[in-house]
Amino acid sequence: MSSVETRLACKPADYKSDIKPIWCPGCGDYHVLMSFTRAFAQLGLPPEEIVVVSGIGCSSRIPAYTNCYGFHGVHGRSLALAAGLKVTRPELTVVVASGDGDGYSIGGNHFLHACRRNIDMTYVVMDNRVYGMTKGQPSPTTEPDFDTALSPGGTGLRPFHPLVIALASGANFIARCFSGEPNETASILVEAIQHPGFSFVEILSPCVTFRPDEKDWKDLVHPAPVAPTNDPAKAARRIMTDDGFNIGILYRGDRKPYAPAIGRPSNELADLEKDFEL
Ligand SMILES: Cc1ncc(C[n+]2csc(CCOP(=O)(O)OP(=O)(O)O)c2C)c(N)n1
Ligand code: SF4
Repeated sequence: MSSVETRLACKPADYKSDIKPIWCPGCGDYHVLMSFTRAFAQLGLPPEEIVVVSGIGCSSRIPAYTNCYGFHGVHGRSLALAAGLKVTRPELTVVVASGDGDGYSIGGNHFLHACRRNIDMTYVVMDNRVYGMTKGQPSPTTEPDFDTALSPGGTGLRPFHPLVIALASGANFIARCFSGEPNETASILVEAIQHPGFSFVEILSPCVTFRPDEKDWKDLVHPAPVAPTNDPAKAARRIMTDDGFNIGILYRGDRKPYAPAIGRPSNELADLEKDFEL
């Protein structure tokens, strides 16, 4: 089937795998999955032209639940995998899925350099301000007074500010979404995927098990009161002074993506052996 014929036929269900998600009932990540499949259908891309790459965490399970190509990688290393893939197979649409632990703790250094490199891919971080998979430890975006048996009295640490860091490091598109608004999130994902260069989308996605307080996010989120800007200074002021619940596209840059001409990799065993010859 040609891309054009596929485009006419695409429905969100065409991008779902037959693996049933094992997230807790009510987890925000269910809606993120819905946004992914809606965005892919709107883009009309054949599933075999999309790759969803992830690290480790509840959020990082998402590649298994789509029928696109997927790579469930190593904790914190999704961006490194995705960068290698995109430079060798530039014709593929690469979407990277992460959590705030995976993406900002162990993967923090990769985040900075992925923004700086500006390779054409979309990085989605499902931020629930906690390590969900490993049972509720504080993450870099957790509030300093998050007081639990695992962090008695809270960490007392200032949270990491992913959007500001992405802007300062060179990301070319920056947006914030809320998982409970899957249609709006899907539209923003479509724009993020279509925008050249490194697009960063933070999705506030409640962990209902370890952060039941995050159910209140549905009352706190609101559309960003300003239109997207391509001026980094304006975007910086806007992002640094917002309340963390502004939803929308906050920055659309015009940096040229990094796309080195390195040619197709060879799958021939003899070529690989030659590379490792002493
Ligand atoms: C190298 C390594 N270190 C630690 C872990 C344990 N680990 C698995 S998931 C995770 C954190 C997940 O948190 P987050 O990325 O916020 O995802 P969530 O589960 O909340 O979606 C950790 C520390 C691991 N799997 N590998
Ligand atoms: S532990 Fe939290 S993040 Fe993980 S599946 Fe359950 S609700 Fe979702």
